[in-house]
Amino acid sequence: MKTFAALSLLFAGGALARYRSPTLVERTPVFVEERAPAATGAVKYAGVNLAGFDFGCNTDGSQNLTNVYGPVSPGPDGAGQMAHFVKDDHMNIFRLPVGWQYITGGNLGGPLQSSNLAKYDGLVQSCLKTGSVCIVDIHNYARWNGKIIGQGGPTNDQFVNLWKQIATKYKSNDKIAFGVMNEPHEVDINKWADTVQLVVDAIRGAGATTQMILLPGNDYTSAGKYLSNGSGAALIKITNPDNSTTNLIFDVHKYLDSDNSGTHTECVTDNIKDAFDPLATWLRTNNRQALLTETGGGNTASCAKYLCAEIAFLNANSDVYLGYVGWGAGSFGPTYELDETPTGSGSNMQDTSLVKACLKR
Ligand SMILES: *[C@@H]1O[C@H](CO)[C@@H](O)[C@H](O)[C@H]1NC(C)=O
Ligand SMILES: *[C@@H]1O[C@H](CO)[C@@H](O)[C@H](O)[C@H]1NC(C)=O
Ligand SMILES: CC(=O)N[C@H]1CO[C@H](CO)[C@@H](O)[C@@H]1O
Repeated sequence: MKTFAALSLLFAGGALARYRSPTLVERTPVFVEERAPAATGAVKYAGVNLAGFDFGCNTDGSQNLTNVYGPVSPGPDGAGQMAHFVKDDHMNIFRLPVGWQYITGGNLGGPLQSSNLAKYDGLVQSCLKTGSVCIVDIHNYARWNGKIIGQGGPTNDQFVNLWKQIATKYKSNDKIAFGVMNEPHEVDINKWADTVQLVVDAIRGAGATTQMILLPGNDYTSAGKYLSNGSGAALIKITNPDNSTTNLIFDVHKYLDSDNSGTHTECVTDNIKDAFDPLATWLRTNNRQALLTETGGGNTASCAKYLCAEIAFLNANSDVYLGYVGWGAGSFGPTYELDETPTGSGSNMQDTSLVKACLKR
């Protein structure tokens, strides 16, 4: 449960703000549990978020479009960052957050706005060029301007229409993954699962029949609450049109600071005992997989210790965890608490200490 909103000043020149509301403290495990590797010993996907087209998005599903600062020319060099992450760090997945308002030009239920889409697609294409998986992430907390999709806010049809257009655009590229929604919270999870089912039907119906679709749960899609708050039980019922669940992947987030907010530079937990271990058991029992699409911490010794332990656990359980995506690079800068944006330019970029210690491979 999120209890308050914290404001983080981001890229120095951009006067940008990102709000992230923290959850309550969960218990802090002290030891990393020893267990036999269940699979290959390495997750399939490792990467980072390239943020910027989501700047101005708030947890109430509004977006102040003056704050959008995409990591594309004339902004930060997102293409160069991804090329660096692939070449120097052996990464192979990038999540590309974008606000619903930005991509539709503020026209709820309307067509994608062509000039904004062209800018965002520039980032998508430079991701695809690296050969990596590229997640299209709609960063709206299951809402538009304060109201929940299919629960008093936008209609399911308006949301389905958005995804129909995105899926039509990217249906022929098998490296695209569809991140249905960033961090739903305070939703009726059963109604939300019905909404997500309609989106899955629309994406598959548009011709994107094989790509990954990420299924986001309640409580800011918290890995620690996926089971206890009913997200898993509701979302496990979602199927493809052929009744299979192939490439329907559970989307989870988890931070390592004292309130799971991802707003502090110090970390206090590796999330294994309270989140990733029980979730792994459930996934294995149900023959399903999850992808951790947001995790991270400050460039500090405590975060290196705990994040490396968290990632080691995912690697040891790579039969059920497909991978991890750090938060965040792109348009963030050194004043941001969770900065993972490399410094330098062109083909000479250097990683932050946390990327170097834990996220690269
Ligand atoms: C949007 O952001 C700009 C720049 O930070 C600010 O001046 C403006 O007041 C904001 N608008 C709203 C409606 O919050
Ligand atoms: C999927 O399951 C439903 C309900 O059990 C059934 O009516 C339908 O025919 C099935 N579709 C396919 C393609 O198997
Ligand atoms: C324990 C817990 O996280 N409960 C939450 C489950 O989801 C509902 C609906 O969003 C919340 O209101 C609860 O706080």
